[in-house]
Amino acid sequence: MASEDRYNVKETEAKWQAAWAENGCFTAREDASRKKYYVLEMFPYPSGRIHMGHVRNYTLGDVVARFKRAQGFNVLHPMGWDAFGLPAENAAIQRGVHPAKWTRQNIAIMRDQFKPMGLSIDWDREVSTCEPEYYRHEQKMFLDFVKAGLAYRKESWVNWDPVENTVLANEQVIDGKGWRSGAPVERRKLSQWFLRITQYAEDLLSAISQLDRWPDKVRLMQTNWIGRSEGARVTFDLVGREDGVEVFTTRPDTLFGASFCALSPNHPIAAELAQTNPALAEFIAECGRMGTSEADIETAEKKGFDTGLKVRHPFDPDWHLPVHVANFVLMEYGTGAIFGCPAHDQRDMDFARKYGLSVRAVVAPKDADPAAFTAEMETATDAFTGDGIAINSHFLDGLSVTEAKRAAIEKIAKLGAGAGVTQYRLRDWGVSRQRYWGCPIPMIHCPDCGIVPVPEEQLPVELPEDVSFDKPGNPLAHHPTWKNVDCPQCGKAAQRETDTFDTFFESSWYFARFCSPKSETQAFDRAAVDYWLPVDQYVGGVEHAVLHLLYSRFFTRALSDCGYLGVAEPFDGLFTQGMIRHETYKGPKGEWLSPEDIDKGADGSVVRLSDGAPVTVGASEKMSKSKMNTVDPTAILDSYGADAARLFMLSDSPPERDMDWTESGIEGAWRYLGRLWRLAVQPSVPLPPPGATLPETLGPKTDMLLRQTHKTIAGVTDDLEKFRFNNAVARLRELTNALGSLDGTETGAPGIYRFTLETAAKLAAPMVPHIAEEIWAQLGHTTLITETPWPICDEALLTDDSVTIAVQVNGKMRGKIDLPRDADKDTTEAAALALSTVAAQVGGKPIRKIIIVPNRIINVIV
Ligand code: ANZ
Ligand code: ZN
Repeated sequence: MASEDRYNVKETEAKWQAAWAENGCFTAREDASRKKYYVLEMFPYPSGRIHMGHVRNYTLGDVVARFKRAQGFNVLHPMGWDAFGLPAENAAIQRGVHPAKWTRQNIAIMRDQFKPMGLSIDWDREVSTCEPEYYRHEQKMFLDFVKAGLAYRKESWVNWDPVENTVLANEQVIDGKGWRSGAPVERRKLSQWFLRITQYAEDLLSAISQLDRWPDKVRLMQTNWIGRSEGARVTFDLVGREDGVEVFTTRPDTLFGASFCALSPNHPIAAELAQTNPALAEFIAECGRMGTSEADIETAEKKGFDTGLKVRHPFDPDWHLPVHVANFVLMEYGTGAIFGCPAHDQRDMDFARKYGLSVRAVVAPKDADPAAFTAEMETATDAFTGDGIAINSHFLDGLSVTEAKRAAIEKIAKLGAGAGVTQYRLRDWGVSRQRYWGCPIPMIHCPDCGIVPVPEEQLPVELPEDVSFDKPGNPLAHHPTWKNVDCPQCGKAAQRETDTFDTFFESSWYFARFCSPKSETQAFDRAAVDYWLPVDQYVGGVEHAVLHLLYSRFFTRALSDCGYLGVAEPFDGLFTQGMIRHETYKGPKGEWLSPEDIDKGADGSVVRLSDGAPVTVGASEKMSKSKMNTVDPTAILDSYGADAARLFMLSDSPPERDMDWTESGIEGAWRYLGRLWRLAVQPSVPLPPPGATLPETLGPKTDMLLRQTHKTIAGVTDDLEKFRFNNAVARLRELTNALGSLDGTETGAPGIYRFTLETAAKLAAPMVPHIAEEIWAQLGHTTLITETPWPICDEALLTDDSVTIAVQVNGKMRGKIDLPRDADKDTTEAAALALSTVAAQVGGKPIRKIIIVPNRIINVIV
């Protein structure tokens, strides 16, 4: 190989990428004799362009994959496409391009954009979720879920986006409006398919404690999402009726403070009353126009409607309470009804003050006087929600909150009015979407037989390609023929389900599909999933902390219960990376300017490139098209190469934090690579051939460098294990700086130079793989560094060989000496007495005693 002093990035990177592909370096095969390591980054949506967030995500995963491979693991590192979803349909509507075509084109473009990054991916395992080879298995899974009772159909209230003509998930409703359309969301009742994730609520929750390689914040978010509450269900009998109002409460200890009951606007009793009460019907309709997410309900003004009904208090049948319909009571949680205790719940307090309902304290702070506290609360506007002692509560008086809860539940049970229960906030997952670009739900509606599953031998139910997007709504429903089929049971004319699955369905099992991506007859080859799962390291954005990760955890359990898999948890380790930010720029009229359109002078001035107009530099913010502060990865890869982009991403800040992309940063990384390269092509000493043994005798500097190299091996290894990639880069820089200033005349310099540079290349290889290969080749190797084992440090060389010893005369510091570690008594004394400062103090006086603390202090007493 020619040793040029200019490193040709483009040629070199392409050359090594070709070499890796040719040698099948990243092809993964099951091998029971080897320990496996499965590295996965969250697979991308094929939007058509990669962004810097992708570059960071895949760089982080790639470092882990390459590092683990060098450590001897059998690594699986695949890539695929989360290819169904709304943007493809929007493109079809706006630009007339078919979603399938648009998606496949985007995949091709993005694959080409990813390839120059030099990722160690097994491209033979690529999957795309929009292809029937993929989604046919999803349809089979769904049929198995139906058989196992894990999927079912029910009528439910949904968020309806009147512009998009589709159901929205709660998360897609922002401030009561559709996340895309911005149109006010309506409530509608539809028959939908649900997956019974709640069956696993307790298991999904309790297993969080074992996910010790997950970020705490994600574990907390999942815990809160599942939302376990201990409480009681209590029935308040309706006066003058046979039935009652069943409520869920977490505070049965406050039952004596009840002042009303409230029903959800969707509660059956409310619906029944509304039939004969137009004002109530109007109130319910008004509630239906309000956002339905918990956040919406939390922030909306509390409103109620007095039904005129009364209920009896469970502890005292003569005590009657009014029944309201209230907008803040969710039908989907608990029983869809509550009892209100204004003194100890702020929402109830607000409600009580608004509608003039009574407020009676039943819990007082420990040291408060019960009578005074009761009086104070009668006019208060802040609820008391703290811990305390039961008051005004008959048989509960004097008990702590915990004790009173237990006693109240006992009493309720004895009266036959209810029981203690555990309630979860987690809801079953509605998976029906009224959309074209998704996996068809394999069901048939027969007028006689009802809902009939598509027979397995008829799978996949393929999406028809000949659809039109001219009408709003679901093109599958408008298709002239596709939905018409014969009922598989009775043979009569029937209709296909035209809904498709929520696209979170596909991403809930793709990680398992990568284990046997070509398996035709089954979703997974059992031996392959048993070998590879769980994913050892998952890397992705924290925006998926709840839904995608929770759905995947649910699927893994459901699939295991249906015999597909043998594990419960999909992701053993999870890492969530920070975002990429960039400075923002505004032109003279306050318009956003792209980083490409500005020019920075050496004096710090910033102007518009085209006309020199002044530019205002704004804060660094998350890269976004709307603020025009994005940087195109393809342009960066083109001008600086993959290694520089990877190095800057890794070195700038800890990977979990947000990082600022700067021109100076990428340039700094690029310059460092140039220095690294020169260490290989212009070594300061003539190097021994590859494979030469280390010199036996070393000078002090070469000895130091050898020790530093071993310390760097230990440090970088530890850093890479712990995702401290920025530290690893810093250590590497220190090592190569030290190598750059090695004194070539010292004993052993040539051998140590080679050893240090080779080690640096091996340590750098997971992060900057192309230049590491090039240095390796430059040093005369004919193998690939990618297939070279990770260096092992010599523990004995991790401690410093020399120590600094403080020298005292009569206990006073007089100087310091550097000595070999564990130097003997005579050497230490001689070195100390030779110091001029010590000689001056001793001044010829007789030495009475010398005290030595080995390797630390020597004290001369005169
Ligand atoms: C009486 C009470 C008294 C309550 C008190 C709280 C404080 P978590 O902890 O989130 O589970 N609640 C029950 N079902 C509801 C629904 N469908 N919609 C809105 N609110 C509902 O919350 C449980 C508490 O939220 C329950 O305990 C109930 O109010 C209310 F001093 O019952 B509580
Ligand atoms: Zn039939």
